[in-house]
Amino acid sequence: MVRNTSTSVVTIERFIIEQERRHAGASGTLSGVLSDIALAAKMIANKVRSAGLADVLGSADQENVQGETQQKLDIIANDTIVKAMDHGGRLCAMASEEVEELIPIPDKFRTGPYVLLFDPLDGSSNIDVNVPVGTIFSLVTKTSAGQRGQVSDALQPGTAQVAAGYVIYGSSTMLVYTTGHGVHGFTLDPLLGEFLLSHPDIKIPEHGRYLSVNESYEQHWTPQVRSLIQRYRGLDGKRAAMNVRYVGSMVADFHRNLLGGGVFAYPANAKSPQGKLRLLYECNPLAFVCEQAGGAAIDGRGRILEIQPTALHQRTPIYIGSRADVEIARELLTNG
Ligand code: P6P
Repeated sequence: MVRNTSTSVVTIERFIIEQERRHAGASGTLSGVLSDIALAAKMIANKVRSAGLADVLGSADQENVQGETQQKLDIIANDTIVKAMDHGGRLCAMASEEVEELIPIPDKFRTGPYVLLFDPLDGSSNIDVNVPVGTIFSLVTKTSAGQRGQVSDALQPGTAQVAAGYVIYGSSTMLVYTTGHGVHGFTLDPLLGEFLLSHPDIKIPEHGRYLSVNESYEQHWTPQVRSLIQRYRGLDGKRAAMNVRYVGSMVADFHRNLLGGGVFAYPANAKSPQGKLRLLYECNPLAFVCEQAGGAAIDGRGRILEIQPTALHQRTPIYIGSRADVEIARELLTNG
């Protein structure tokens, strides 16, 4: 018997509108932002897909606020998002990993109620070797008075997010997002130029198969972190060994663990006492997606989403993925 595997063809725009209709008071502004993000993602996908041909590989010989050499595609992705988002009248400000200060909406454009925080091209050091990279985004609602966004509007805990997600430019281009009503994945059909619903209502397995951690930092970890990684690898005999998979591109590692189950860990270490990954536009959005998919995300003690930010580019340790595996981290890192 042939199993009916056909699914209706649902574009992301149609899905967003259908989700909006479920909320009587919805104005359509959030739907508009999400559709604009999907457009920016298609534009970036085009650039990433042809990177080797368009001579945009290699460094732009500039450094970003993180002190990291910016790749040309970093800059292109950043500018693509800003130009796609700044005139829709839905945002009051933006914050980007690639830009030190808050990005205002130009005076010539109307503003709106949302702040967009994003990492335009995460994992960009992998670009030249064709390893998957990604875009990560987070949306919060303006809290300050006046039309123009302030830094304080961006410095809200992850629990204040109204939407979050990521795009992974891998063997296919996928956009995965949540508005607090489950996690949904869309795959770009390059011939249609449309994101089509391919992964409705994603749930992360309770127990993970994969461990994603950069073990080259082992000598810089605390004894508690070393014990945790030993546990995950089955070396203390208390659980089966997890398969180590580490791409070095957070979106790629997170996405595999979201679908297959696993934990991504980037502990604080002697070299990076606050961890490496940024709270506002990497950890918060992925933590929102992960929790909505039934997983968990902590900084070693408490929920990532409950951290009160104090700076746009602040970093945090992170343990994110399957709930049972993250719970092991919480136990071992708080009880030592
Ligand atoms: P490391 C990429 O530069 C990134 O910000 C994340 O995408 C990735 O998970 C992490 O850094 C990799 O860092 O120190 O293991 O190379």
